[in-house]
Amino acid sequence: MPLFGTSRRTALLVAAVAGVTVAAGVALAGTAEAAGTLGASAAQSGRYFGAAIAAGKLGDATYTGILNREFNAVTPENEMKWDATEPSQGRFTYTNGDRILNQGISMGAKVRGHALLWYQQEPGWAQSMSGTALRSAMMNHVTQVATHYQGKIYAWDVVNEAFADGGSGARRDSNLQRTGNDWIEAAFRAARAADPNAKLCYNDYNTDGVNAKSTGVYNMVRDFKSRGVPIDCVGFQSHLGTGLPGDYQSNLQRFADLGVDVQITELDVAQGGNQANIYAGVTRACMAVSRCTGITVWGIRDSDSWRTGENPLLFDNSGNKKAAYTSVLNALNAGGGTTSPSPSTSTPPVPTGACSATVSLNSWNGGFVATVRVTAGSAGVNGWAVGLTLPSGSAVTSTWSATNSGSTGTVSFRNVDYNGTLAAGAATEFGFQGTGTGPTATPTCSAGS
Ligand code: 9MR
Repeated sequence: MPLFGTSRRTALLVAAVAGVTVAAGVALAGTAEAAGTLGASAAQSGRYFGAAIAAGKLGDATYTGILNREFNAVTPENEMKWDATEPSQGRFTYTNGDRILNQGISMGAKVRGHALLWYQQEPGWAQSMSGTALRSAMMNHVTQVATHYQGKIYAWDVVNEAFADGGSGARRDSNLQRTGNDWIEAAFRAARAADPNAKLCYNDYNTDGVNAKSTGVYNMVRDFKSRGVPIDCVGFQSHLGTGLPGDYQSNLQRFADLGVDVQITELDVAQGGNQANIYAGVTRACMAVSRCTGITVWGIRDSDSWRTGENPLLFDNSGNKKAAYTSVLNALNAGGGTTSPSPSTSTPPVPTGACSATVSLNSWNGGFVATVRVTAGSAGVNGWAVGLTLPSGSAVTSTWSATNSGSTGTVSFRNVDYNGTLAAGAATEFGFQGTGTGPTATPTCSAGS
């Protein structure tokens, strides 16, 4: 499988920075020249605009022409699901998933992984399993697939559609759920251990406004954040009919305020008088929420959609731009807040020292993942360092959202550029993986870079 070589990555990064500089220059000059494609206009505010794509369509020149021109993110519509990647137990097939990945790499696009665990599209062998046998098969699947794609996926839908429809706000019954209520957090921990750099998302539908189902998800995410379960983002599928919930934006914002990114992951809208307006409303809502990092539409042309006959996408069957396309492009070009992490609201009481840190551990025989929460004291901090002592024989093997000096004994972790500045009482998290057993003593925290 071709890898994303360092020189190519560097070249793209330089190009991206140059693009931002040009855009900023235009804005300063007041001429406000609009970008001409979905991806380029989303990129002006640091966002992506993606499409779900199918490996079997990559030979269609019209399809691939639009894909290459318009989008800067891709999601495999089916190719990374459980039935596709592990058709018989322990035998993994990545041919079609890799085709999507390589298409994304060739475009310099982000690749969203979809989906590690979902009660639908389970392979037949898993459908007939239960209990501890199923639980270990689930965790093995997460570990194997996330390891295969390690370092190449922007965000994984670790768990898809685990909540019930209707007014209960409860989990959906499934053989996955019957292995124990902790299956979701176990999956997130396994995914983090396998690919520390991927953002880990929970993804669902009918969660597009404030309702019982979205509140069930919200409560789970709040609980995960408070206990250090590694979750970075929530996906809102947004398979929409003829209306947009009035509280669509405030629903995104309440999740963002928990300290996770939010993403629109499977957008499509029934064709009707309101289609263009609804698309514009979704786009404006994402642009208005600083932690809304991007939008993905669930297909390219109407003829590519799973919603046969509803014509729910941005391009018609011949690949022509629809009115909905123009409304999305205009909403992207109208701008909005750039994406940047906002402080979490689920912070513990403000400590009186400069900062404090707590660790939560997920351990197994021979290894562990530590999630460390750093909370600024009453004066706020500009740069922080956390000291942790590992038992003898243990070692840090990888770190995310911080840099470490040393890997054994007393190890010092420092902020990276985007998480060093914390307002009074604000918190951020970093993590590391190690061999042996994790730290047991309370970490030290000092302010200043
Ligand atoms: O678009 C996908 C379609 O090709 C598959 O047949 C279907 C199988 O259930 O899954 C569709 O994608 C779904 C996505 O993976 C999860 N959210 C709902 C999507 C539409 O059904």
